[in-house]
Amino acid sequence: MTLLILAAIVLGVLAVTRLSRVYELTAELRGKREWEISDRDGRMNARLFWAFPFAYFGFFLWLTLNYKDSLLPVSASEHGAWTDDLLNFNWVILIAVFFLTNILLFYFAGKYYYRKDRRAYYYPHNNKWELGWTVVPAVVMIGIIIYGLAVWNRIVAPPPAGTAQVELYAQQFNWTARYPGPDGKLGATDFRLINDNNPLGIVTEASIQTRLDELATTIAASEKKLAEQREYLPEENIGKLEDEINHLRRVSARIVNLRTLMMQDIAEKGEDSQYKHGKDDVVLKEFHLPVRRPVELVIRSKDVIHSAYMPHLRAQMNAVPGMSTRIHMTPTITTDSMRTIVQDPKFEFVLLCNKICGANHFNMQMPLVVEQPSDYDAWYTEAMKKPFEGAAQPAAPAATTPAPATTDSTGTATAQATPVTNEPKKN
Ligand SMILES: [Cu+2]
Repeated sequence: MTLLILAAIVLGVLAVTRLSRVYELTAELRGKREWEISDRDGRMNARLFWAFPFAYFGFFLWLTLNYKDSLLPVSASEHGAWTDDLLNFNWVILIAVFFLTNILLFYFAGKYYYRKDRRAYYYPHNNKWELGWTVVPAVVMIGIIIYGLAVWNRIVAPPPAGTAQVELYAQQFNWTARYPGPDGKLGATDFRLINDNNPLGIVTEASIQTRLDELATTIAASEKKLAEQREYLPEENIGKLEDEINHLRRVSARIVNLRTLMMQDIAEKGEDSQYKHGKDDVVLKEFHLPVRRPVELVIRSKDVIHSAYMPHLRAQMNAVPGMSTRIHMTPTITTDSMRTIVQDPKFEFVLLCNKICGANHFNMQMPLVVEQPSDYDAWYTEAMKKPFEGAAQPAAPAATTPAPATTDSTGTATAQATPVTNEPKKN
């Protein structure tokens, strides 16, 4: 049906152009010159100029009224209300100017249509008018910019002291959240430590050792393969294998450097070292925030540039590989309240990727739950039971008997011998 309508439109346009050509040719036969405009033509054009704005503004109003419900609902963050006010202020100015200039444009085009008995009045310049239409827009622009900068500075001002941090980690094509443990601080990270058990590359003494062991095993296996098969492997494959081994050795050497740095930092700062904060961090595929409490989001990316976008909270920040970006905000409406506001019992806040980052960009999202502080605290306490390191392994038989505190999967690092959780440190 759509195709038929499209075909009809195309054919209709073609027919009109042909008909107008026929009209031109017959006019020529009647002895009329194509460049001569009759008064009748002029009047017709003038009327069309006056009729057009009605259709034009009518369509504009229809679009506005018809689609106003498709806009985002009321802002669910504190700063979002400020940016919404700023945007609305701009709209009022833009729409007023849009109507005024277009009404004048079509009015004059219609009023001063060509007539044989009328000559154009030569009026090339007027300093007062020039001054007016230069100064008025300039003043309006300056006002918009000052207002905009004031709002921007308010949004990007340093977060209040004691603002909680949550990390959002982007990769093709999903999000991971990391919450600091009871120490309230996110631990250091390094991409070289990323493996199946450490998707965010959290740096701890144990994670460094695990990764070094893992690399040593891989290197040993490759070296064994090389020694056994050197005789009959094609030259090309031998080169590849050697390159691979050298690469892994370089990575190991860098991790050893990292360990030296970490040891120095720990020796200097003790428990305040950033390398001491990672153990109790919690890595989650869930994203919860408490309402009316400021939060700072620390945003990182594993691969390409992504963008953390929370449209309902009017918040967006790029996720750039190799650096941490930050944005802080205070949610003001819980998921439950928003469900009532938009009259949709299934409504969810959502964290989207807003930077086209690859084939599955369209589906790179994570629901965000904004809840009352008491609900959030209960959720957080529950989540804290599975810290990055130090929790009892969730092995089924062990659940019935208390697991020994020192149980751990790696069994390599000295630091692993810490108790199950760091609960006592909670303040
Ligand atoms: Cu993305």
